[in-house]
Amino acid sequence: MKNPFDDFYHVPNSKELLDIAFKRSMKSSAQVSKNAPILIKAKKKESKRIKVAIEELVSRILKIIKLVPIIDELPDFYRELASILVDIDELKLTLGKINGILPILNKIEREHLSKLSRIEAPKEGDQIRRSAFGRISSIINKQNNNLEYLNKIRGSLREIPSIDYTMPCIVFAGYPNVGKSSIVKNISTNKKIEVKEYPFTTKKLNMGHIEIEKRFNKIRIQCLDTPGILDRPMAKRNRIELQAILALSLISDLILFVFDPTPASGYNVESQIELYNEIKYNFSKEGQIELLIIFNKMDLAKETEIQYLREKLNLKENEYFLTNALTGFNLDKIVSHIKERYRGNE
Ligand SMILES: Nc1nc2c(ncn2[C@@H]2O[C@H](COP(=O)(O)OP(=O)(O)OP(=O)(O)O)[C@@H](O)[C@H]2O)c(=O)[nH]1
Ligand SMILES: [Mg+2]
Repeated sequence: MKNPFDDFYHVPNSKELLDIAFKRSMKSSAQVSKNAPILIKAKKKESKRIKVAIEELVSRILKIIKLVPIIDELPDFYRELASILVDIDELKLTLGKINGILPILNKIEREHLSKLSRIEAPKEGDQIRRSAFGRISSIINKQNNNLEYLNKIRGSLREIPSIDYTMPCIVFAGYPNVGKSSIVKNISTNKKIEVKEYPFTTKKLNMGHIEIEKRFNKIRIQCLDTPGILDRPMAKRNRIELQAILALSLISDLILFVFDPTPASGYNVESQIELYNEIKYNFSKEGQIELLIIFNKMDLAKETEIQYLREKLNLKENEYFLTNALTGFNLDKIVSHIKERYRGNE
């Protein structure tokens, strides 16, 4: 499904909201007969201005509130991911505070319209409208932090990839800096993935696709590049790592675990093995989810480093892929394996 936060558009700040509302208000014109007395004209003109300003603000605020999907009603992956990326309680509280100003705006309108109905000189109308605008500005300005907060979280929520629940999803995981993004970038359609020489480059889930033909139809295998995960207690994992864990637990139906057998990533193989074991026991769901092993950076790896890792993991010759993500060497073997797996027996 489409990322439910795709329609969470720009949220105006208080200044933008007020500018729009007051501009519309001052352009409005009241319907009043030309021959009406000046006092009546003033009352009608200023009432209309107050009404238009409030109406504009109320409708814009309702629109802002509606832009934010109801998190509790989202499918589990989006709901859980949203709660990793943002503090849902804070989000609810913020929406509540913004919603809370609607009755206050209506009250300001009622009070000022009633004052306007009692004016005795046209210039009082202008004063009352100004006082209404002053109250409105102060109410809206007090919401500026809340509006800006919505705009801030909007950025990270909109970066959640769209997942097609009806199509397979393979997830690349491993320690930071081992070459996960390099591999996904090479084998999938997503060429925009960032690759850097330092750890924790990937801070969000990146989606790419591999197209395969199945019984004359094209199907798209979803390839998810995840942030690097460290081998440490769950409670210590940060928001970046938790996104990867969530993808493994909720949407993967094939996990590709990437090792760097060399010291190049900056992390030792023992820690990588610990993480591998954790993922194997916790996420491959008693063998139901296939777990493939990749030894990357084969151009840098010494024979002894590869042997060491093989022995530690107790792997036979054909039980792991040895790759070079820089040149793409052997990545075709991974793609063939994936294609074969999902094409099945035609
Ligand atoms: N020599 C060599 N370098 C590689 C290989 N694969 C990746 N690299 C380099 O390793 C560094 C990290 O690569 P990334 O693809 O960003 O690694 P990552 O696992 O996605 O890292 P995080 O997003 O930080 O977890 C980059 O400088 C890559 O160019 C490889 O097979 N050989
Ligand atoms: Mg990466």
